[in-house]
Amino acid sequence: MAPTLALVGATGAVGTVMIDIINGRDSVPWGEIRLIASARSAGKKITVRGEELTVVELTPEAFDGVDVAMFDVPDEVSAEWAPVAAARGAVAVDNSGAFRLDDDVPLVVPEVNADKVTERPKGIIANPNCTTLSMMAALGALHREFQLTELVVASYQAASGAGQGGIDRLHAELEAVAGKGLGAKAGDVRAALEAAGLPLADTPFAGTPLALNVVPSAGSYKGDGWFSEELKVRNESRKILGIPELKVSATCVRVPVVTTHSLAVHATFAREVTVEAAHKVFEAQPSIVLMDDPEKGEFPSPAEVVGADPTYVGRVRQALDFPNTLDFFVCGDNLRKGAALNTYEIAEQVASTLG
Ligand code: 11C
Repeated sequence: MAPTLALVGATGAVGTVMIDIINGRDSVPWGEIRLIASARSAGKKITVRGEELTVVELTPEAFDGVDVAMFDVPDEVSAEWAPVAAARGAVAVDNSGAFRLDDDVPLVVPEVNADKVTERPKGIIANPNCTTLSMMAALGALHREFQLTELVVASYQAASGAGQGGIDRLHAELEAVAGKGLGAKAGDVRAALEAAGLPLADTPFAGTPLALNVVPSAGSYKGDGWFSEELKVRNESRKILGIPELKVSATCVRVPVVTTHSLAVHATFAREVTVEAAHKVFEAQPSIVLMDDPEKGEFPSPAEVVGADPTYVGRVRQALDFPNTLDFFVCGDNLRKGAALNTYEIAEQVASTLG
């Protein structure tokens, strides 16, 4: 019998993209698809692959008969409910941070470590943070060929990483500052936002304007100068790539982009690497689009690639002063490959292993 798929958090920003992805597939391996959400959203009707489905409330019984349950809910909800789904016989594929570093939970990017989906003693598989994910297809492919040893990255993260509230805030700020000639005097953007009824105390971006600005603070502050997104990049990259000793340093920055995270990557390898060899590796990876002709203005940028599934790679160059080191720029839609798509790809991978 075809397996049953559940989607927990079906009405959220990423859940909506997941449904979009399921609707866009030529074929799916699922028999039943069940939509699950909080009591507030239960009863809502959503059309999935031509069939109108009613969202059911998150209860233990909602997982009865489910083979694979994708979760896109806050960490604390996943921490409570993914084990409930697993106890009822489902494989939980979780897009929260609740289980990513648990030794008994694989952290999977199918292009890099698809084989790990069967190693799931807790019945839970984790999906990485969107910032880490946005560069993993590229790094995984390079690592297989040249053996990654050191990674220094700077991120340029979109507002939608902070959810629908982040998108709404950025749009409201842009509207409030547009056409006013602001940005040449310290504090003028902040004053314009306050005057427009957008107090900085309410922003999800660390009390700092995002319009006409960049904000070097992503996630929550974790001490010793580090923010959570920077530590996730380090810890998750090590786990996904299977290099526990990988040297990683990240600086994560929020930029006034709606959706699609970008990263400037400085990657050092044990083996000799050239731009030509790296191009070949990227061209051979179906989930990567290489856009790398800077002389002709060909490079990826978030506004040009948003809504697409692949990781876009460009500006590949040999670091002038660092041997065996490449610098390059990647863009990936943080709601698609960075969240919904990778989670769904894991779910399909699990379906292919079910007897
Ligand atoms: C951001 N990367 O851009 C975050 C959002 O650990 O899944 C995703 C947080 C996570 O703010």
